[in-house]
Amino acid sequence: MTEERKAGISRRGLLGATAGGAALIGAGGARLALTGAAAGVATIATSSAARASDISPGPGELDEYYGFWSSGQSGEMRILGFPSMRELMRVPVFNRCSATGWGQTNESLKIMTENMTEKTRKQLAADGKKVHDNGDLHHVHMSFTEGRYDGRFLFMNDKANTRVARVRCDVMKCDKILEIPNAKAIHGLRPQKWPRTNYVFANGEDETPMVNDGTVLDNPSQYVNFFSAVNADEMTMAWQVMVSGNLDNTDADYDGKYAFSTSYNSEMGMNTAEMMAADMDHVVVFNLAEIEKGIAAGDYIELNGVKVIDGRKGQNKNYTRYIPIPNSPHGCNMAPDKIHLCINGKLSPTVSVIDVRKVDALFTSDIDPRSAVVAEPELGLGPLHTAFDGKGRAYTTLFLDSQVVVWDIEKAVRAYAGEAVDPIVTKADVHYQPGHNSTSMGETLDADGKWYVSMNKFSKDRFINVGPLKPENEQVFAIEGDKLTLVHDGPTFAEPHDSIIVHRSIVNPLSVWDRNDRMWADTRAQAEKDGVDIDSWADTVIRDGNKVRVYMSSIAPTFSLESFTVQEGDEVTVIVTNLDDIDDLTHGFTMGNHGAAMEISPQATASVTFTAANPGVYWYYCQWFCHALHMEMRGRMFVEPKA
Ligand code: CUK
Ligand code: CUA
Repeated sequence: MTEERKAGISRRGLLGATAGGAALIGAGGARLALTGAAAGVATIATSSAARASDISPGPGELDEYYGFWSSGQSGEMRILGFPSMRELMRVPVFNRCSATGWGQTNESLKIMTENMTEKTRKQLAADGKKVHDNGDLHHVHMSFTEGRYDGRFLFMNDKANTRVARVRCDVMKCDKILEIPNAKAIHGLRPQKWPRTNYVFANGEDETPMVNDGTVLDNPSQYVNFFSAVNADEMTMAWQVMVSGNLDNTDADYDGKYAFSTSYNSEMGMNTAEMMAADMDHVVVFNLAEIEKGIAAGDYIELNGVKVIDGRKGQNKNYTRYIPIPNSPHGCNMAPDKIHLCINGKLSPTVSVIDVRKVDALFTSDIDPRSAVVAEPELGLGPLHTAFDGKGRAYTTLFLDSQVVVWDIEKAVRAYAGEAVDPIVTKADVHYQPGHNSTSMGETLDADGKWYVSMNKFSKDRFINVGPLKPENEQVFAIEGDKLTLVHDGPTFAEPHDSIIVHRSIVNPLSVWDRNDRMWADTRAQAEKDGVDIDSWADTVIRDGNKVRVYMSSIAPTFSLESFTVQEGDEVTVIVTNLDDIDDLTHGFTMGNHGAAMEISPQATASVTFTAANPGVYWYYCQWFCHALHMEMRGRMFVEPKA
């Protein structure tokens, strides 16, 4: 194996002469190879195979990048090896996970419920639920230090239930979920890039009355939207800004001065026609220093415990500015040149380029806000999102044209100034209808311009038919000079919106938990009260009224308790510590016919609570295949009938 192969997947082979032609044929080539016998077809098949091996690492070879993927309405985060696109892990966040017990273990329930609004508590109680078990996770972004990924945390939104979550990169588990008060439908989300991620910015997409208590209903003139800054270290609300129009996507600059949010509904329309009515919508500029000053000076109202600044149009304050943008803009992408912010026009075939150095003047003079726009290239139909290669080029998805357009930012600026230059470098077809795209390290100062992924909303004819519901399709291209070479075409389940591609040198998760991890701090405190040492072999059953706590340990292939006894109607909490201290030796605990199951990774503690409603004998078992005697890793719960 060459050093280059060991270091990751080689791009050299696939960009060679043989692979290039095959790449353009794509999946069609493979299909032809199965059905056709012509010599030309055979050549294509050979090349296709060579191409696949170039991005599929052999045994022992690792991907060069982590891909952190959103999953939309599946509510989880996914970890892919990139560029092979092998799905490595699913990290449950806003969803209920059968495998890991997320949404059921006491440790996960604490995270899911501790920062919930009173309204949500009431809603859940009314439905007889503990937590929302759905989410709509669109945007995953890593924490930054000075414009570079720092490998600490990943942040993500939930549009469905208005939440922001954080995943720890050391164990790749969610550790905080914060429901955002006042706002509705958190959509765009980005961490502050400079000097570090002190704030996570989050857009509320849906308009509602400022005080949404039923006194105002169908009176949109009284609706507002909220831009939220979350304290990233504490995962608490820092402040909010009330804005005019709704909010869609957001991004932050590389100077720590501004955040920007697109609005497709400056009209405050309540139906499609009304929302599309104006030719110009806007991007809102948030002046972070001025907002912090305003908060310090007491220029806010307190709404449901959050300090809210009024940044609506016409306030004549220095909190916000509104830059008119054609037409229902969507994506908001800051270039790694630290200068150019790309606002994707969606219904306009243009991307509006804002020079962030010209934004200061909008706050210090009465200058036309459009003066910050330094380019507006016409790129094609349906521009949604833009990614960057760190070499001055931008890659914009064209939803309606089913293409990616590669263009030169500097040339676009010159063309806008009147020079006769064409900023468009090339266009490549994608299949079909791309939403987001990503480049390797592309949203950071380390943008390396090596890989491009197109996240397509429709797969149509790309795969064998699986029924009326089709997968999405994602395509990976190698970037070399002016050329994009397709190297992967593969399905994904509902529905990744966005992704980031992070060099593996930045991410260094543990293989075995630290016994003192805070994830089970409450459980540890309870064990101490119960006089049980959960760091060593525990086989104790504690009765506390009708609550029973069952402390167990696991070492492959046994649980410390081969049986335990409770009474009919008891509330039973089973606490399992996996004492195995070995890479990849995860156990599980499933209580048969009680709907209770959880994962316990090496050196972890997890607990699950259920009611023993029916007398009888019930088997529990380890559901994570761990040993030749995995099937034997089981025991009995005896539920004695009520006297
Ligand atoms: S949004 Cu989905 S394609 Cu939620 Cu980032 Cu643009
Ligand atoms: Cu322990 Cu399977």
